Amino acid sequence: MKLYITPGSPYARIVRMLVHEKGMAGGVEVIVAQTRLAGSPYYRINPSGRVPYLVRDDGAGMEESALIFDYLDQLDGAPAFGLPGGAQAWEARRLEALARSMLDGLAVWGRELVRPQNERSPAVVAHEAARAGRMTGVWEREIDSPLMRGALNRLHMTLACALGLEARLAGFRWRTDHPRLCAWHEPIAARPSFAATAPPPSA
Ligand SMILES: N[C@@H](CCC(=O)N[C@@H](CS)C(=O)NCC(=O)O)C(=O)O
Repeated sequence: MKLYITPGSPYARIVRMLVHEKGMAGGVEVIVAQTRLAGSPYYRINPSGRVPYLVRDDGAGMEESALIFDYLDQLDGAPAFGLPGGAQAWEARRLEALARSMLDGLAVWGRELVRPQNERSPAVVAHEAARAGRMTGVWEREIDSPLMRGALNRLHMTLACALGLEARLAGFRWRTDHPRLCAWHEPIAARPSFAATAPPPSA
């Protein structure tokens, strides 16, 4: 299988963490794609141009980090990192949607900062910075949920990869005034899968 990524993509990082956690690196070739580039050869592989993108051994391509994550997690017949089911299913999905909502805003913020200086929109940056501030406030409360404890799962990895964008967004200072979020993040940040997938600082 081939997994197309960019080193800075938080969505790709969620999948890369899983590959690391499952010890699947031998079966998944990780390839850096050239995204957001006119005429990129990557568009012939994935016409949407987005990462992560998994090309399976049967040749089929899969988009969307959560889908790729669940697909890879179940390949060995022992899925271990999916969301809880049963009575906890809707609460887990609610929390994951909150984490994705924050992540989506941070990704827009990051995209704005990699544009040439004269093409950046200060209004978009301010809008996303304010959204991120509100969402980290939400997470300082939600982090006490029992679903944010226990065995590592896709929800936890999504939130951790969103918070990990502090390495690329100089203005994303979520640690200030969020002691509970800091305490939650610490053990995940110490995992080899998180360290091994750290994004490079932005240019
Ligand atoms: N919902 C998608 C989002 C993927 C996404 O937006 N990836 C960004 C990188 S962070 C991308 O590929 N951008 C390239 C582009 O917009 O052309 C997922 O969860 O995989």
